Order: sequence, then C-alpha cells, then structure tokens
Amino acid sequence: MLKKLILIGTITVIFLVVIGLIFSNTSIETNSEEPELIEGDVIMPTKVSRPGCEEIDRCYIPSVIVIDLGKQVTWVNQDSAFHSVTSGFYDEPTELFDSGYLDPFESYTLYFDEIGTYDYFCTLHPWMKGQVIVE
Ligand SMILES: [Cu+2]
Repeated sequence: MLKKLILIGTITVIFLVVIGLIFSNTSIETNSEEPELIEGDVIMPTKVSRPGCEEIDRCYIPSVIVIDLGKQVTWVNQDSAFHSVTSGFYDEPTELFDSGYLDPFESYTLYFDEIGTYDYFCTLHPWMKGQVIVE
C-alpha cells in the first residue's frame, strides 16, 4: 500500500514538472511573438498621467537630452494614456513643434537643425516637462 502511494506520488510530481515545462515553454514562445517596442531616445513611461513623476524627474526619460546639431530625437509613448510633445511651456506654448496626442506605443521624431535649448511639455499633463539641448 505504501509503495503504491509512493509510486502515485512520484508519478504526480513528474506529471506536474512536465506540465510546468510545457507552460514555461509556451510563455517563452508567446513573448517572442510580441511586437518589439520602438526604440526611442526619450520615453514617456507608465503612470505619468498622474502627478508625481515630476518629483523624481521621470515624466520624460531623460527629461533633458543633449544632441548634436542636425540630429534627431524620437519620443516613444510607453504609457497606456495619450501624451504629447509640445514646444514651450504649458502656459506659454511656442508653436515650434507639436506632436498632437500620441497613442500608446506611438512615436514622434523631430530633426533639430538649429542650436538652442528647446523646452517642451505635454498638453494633457502640465507637470510633464522636458528639454532638448542642441549643440
Ligand atoms: Cu501627458
């Protein structure tokens, strides 16, 4: 009787291990089928549609980016909410550039052909601020 129980126990453990392996393989396959994130220079991370990211300087990452003249910057919205990349400040937009509302995982690329410091913000979330410095 005890031997039978041990045998049944062993078979159950082997069965569970095999099931576990099958499921872990499946999840690896599922991951590899997911679309790759667009690589951006500046990321809008998750949860920035609520205030707080400005306190830890994580609304746009990085919030200040320095590039060479004639180079481009790509922003990627990795949040589940809409965001924008709009030149100037919330209470004082400069109308130099405006991405409009970026959908989740949408990106926006700009070329900078003039040296200067370009402040930008999100039209939906006034606490989201960033800066592009072109040297
Ligand atoms: Cu925003």
